[in-house]
Amino acid sequence: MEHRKKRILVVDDHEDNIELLRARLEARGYEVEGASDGQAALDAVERTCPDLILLDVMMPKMDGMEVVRRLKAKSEANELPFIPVIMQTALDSTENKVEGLDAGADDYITKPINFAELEARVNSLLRIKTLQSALKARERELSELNDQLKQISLTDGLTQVENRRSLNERLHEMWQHSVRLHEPISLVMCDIDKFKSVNDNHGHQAGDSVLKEFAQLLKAEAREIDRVGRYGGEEFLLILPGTVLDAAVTFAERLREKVAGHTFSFEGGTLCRTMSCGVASSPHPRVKDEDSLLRAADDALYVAKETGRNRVVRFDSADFNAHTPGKENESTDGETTATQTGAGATTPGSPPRSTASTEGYKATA
Ligand code: GH3
Ligand code: MG
Ligand code: MG
Repeated sequence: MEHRKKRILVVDDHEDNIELLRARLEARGYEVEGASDGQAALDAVERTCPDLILLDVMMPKMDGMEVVRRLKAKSEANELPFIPVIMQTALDSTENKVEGLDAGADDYITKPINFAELEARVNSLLRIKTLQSALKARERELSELNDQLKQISLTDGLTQVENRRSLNERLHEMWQHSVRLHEPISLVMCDIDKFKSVNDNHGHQAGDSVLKEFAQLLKAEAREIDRVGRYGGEEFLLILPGTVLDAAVTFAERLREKVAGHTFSFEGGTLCRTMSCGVASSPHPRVKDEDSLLRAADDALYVAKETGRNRVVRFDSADFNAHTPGKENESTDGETTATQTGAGATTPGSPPRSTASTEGYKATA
């Protein structure tokens, strides 16, 4: 609760009226500032932001109606907080009151002023202002909480990168964007090789540590505009906007090398791991929508696993087709060269490496 004195701005072109009200209001514990014309009133509001304004209607140059209109326009534009305005009018005419209220005044009082009545109106409006401020603060709090909740709902709890829901939302947006602007887009689906054995050999907590470190490794390599997230278990997806297939494969290969050369630490030891990647891009004759793009990256990852792990396989490459039954003749990009890269890359059509089942890591725990 604030305990400072409430500030009241008294606007009147007659100095003695200001002084009369000042004496009365100050005696009641208010802090009073005076302004003798409309412009001076607006300036005072900018300077001191009073809690309430007592505004004379009839003033030379800018009258009270104009002042209140300007103040309320600023409040509506959130340039000023809510400042209650009581119009003081000498005319006890209904039109005058209606005009004042229409202009945005919150209340009015007729001259000569009955001070008890004025005080009651001032108090009632200040109460409303206090409630209004509390409401605004609560609104702000709720909106911040809402933002935090949204952030949590889109973040993977363990690794703190985006979760699958967020990735799907981003992919949807980025896909639409790429279609609209005829820009390429690529996906790199990464899966840690033989991750289950990390848990089996070192415990689930060690597995968790590796996942966290792995996520940070990917994030460190990605550009600002790329999205990096955990698609599930030990599978991570990178969305690379504005990136063609060749560049995405080169990037994935760099990532693969980085991971293969990295030593992961966990409480009680260190270990090395490799990963496999499937890469797919649009435009591509067989990629019609965001779902088929995802499937393409996933299929390529599957082939990377099938053909020995610790490698990058691009969708629709010769190797891909050789290892994807029924897809060989569907290739339309004329791909003929092997695009598998990485340790033990096979030649097109060669059988999956017999070493595929060996554990591709050295535990040094
Ligand atoms: P592959 O090379 O074929 O990908 O083999 P893999 O062992 O990595 O794959 P598999 O799908 O057989 O096993 C994945 C393991 O990942 C099994 C699961 O217990 C583990 N895993 C998934 N999520 C988490 C997690 O949040 N923390 C830990 N510690 N392990 C997880
Ligand atoms: Mg795995
Ligand atoms: Mg997996």
